[in-house]
Amino acid sequence: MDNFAIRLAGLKEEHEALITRSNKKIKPGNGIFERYEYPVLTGAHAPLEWRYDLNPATNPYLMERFGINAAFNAGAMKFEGEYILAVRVEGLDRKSFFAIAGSPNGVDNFRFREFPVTMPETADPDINVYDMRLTRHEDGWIYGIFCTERKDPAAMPGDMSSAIASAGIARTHDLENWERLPDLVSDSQQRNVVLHPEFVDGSYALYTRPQEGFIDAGSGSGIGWALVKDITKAVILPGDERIINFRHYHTIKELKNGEGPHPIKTREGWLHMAHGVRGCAAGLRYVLYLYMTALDDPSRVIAEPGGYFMAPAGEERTGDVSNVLFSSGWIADEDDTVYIYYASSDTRMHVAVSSIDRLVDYCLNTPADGFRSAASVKTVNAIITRNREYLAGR
Ligand code: M1P
Repeated sequence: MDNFAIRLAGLKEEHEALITRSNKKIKPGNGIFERYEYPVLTGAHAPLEWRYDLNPATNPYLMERFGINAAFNAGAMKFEGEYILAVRVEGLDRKSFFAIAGSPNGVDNFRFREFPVTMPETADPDINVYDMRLTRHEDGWIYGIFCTERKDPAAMPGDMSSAIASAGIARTHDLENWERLPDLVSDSQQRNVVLHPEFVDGSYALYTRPQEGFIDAGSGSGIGWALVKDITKAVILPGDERIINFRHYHTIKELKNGEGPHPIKTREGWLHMAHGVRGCAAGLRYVLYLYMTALDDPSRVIAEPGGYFMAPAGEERTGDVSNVLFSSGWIADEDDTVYIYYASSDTRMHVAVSSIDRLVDYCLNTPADGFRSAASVKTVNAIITRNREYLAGR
């Protein structure tokens, strides 16, 4: 074998070993969920055919021609028996695009489809697209709502970073062929927009995250809620969007928050996952939290445990944007298992598992944030006292 063939055989072996590596649950966990040992997707999972020109005549050194920097912030759904992730893949050039990866069991053996998604553009081309949330809506379509970013037309000369974030909307029946609809029109920038799976009062319901700037959420914002009559011309009129999950001083979401994937319907209410952000000397810290809303009104919060549900741990703490956990996908399986897909530090995808029963129990029975140190002490004292009484009475 010549050098090219030897190197190619080595690359293929390494790639296949990575993709087919079996994943192990880390026990005992905290009772609420269990993490898995290995990330489910990384940039290195991208097919060799995307990254290398495999023709020795045009690529004699078998160099990477299109490097993949990261695979993260994926939407998720079960489709034709497969656990599907609509992954934010980021090239070395910093541009993101979407690619579908599927696994037979939800925890390992994720494999990208042959080609990434070719997302149609609107008349105003996207500069960058990312963070797709998938929703199988009761209207029969699968929707992908994502952030589309464009340069701010009002940016001063020399300003190379001011940008405008809006919600891009696309739909499909097969995850291959996508119909792009007009972007959501609203009077503020938007990121983390998520489509509720059911009609509400005959309208499409959106979780929004209005923001004053590209980075800053700005005054008074949080996770918003708006109804839209026609998803093919989605417009939120001024005054038609209201905040349903607020930021709060000295909490895990004091700086900003955003809805994760669409909520899961349970007997006790809609189960939501979101991210909360606070600032500290090390920069921004992104964690995940849960809350629940009423079955008859998905915009009415009925429970919110205090603090975070998941925070970066171990290798999750470091990456391109360190100290970040972000989730835009989870799958509630037929047997009630919930596969929580989360990205760490804008670099890689992981899975944790729980069940609907456990997550609902967590939401309904975890003390709410008391917003003051003294309240925290009161909460922990009450738990200790109950434990003492219980242990003494046994
Ligand atoms: O870098 C952390 C995250 O920052 C943004 O999220 P948010 O708008 O809530 O601050 C997004 O760019 C997200 O993709 C990224 O993971």
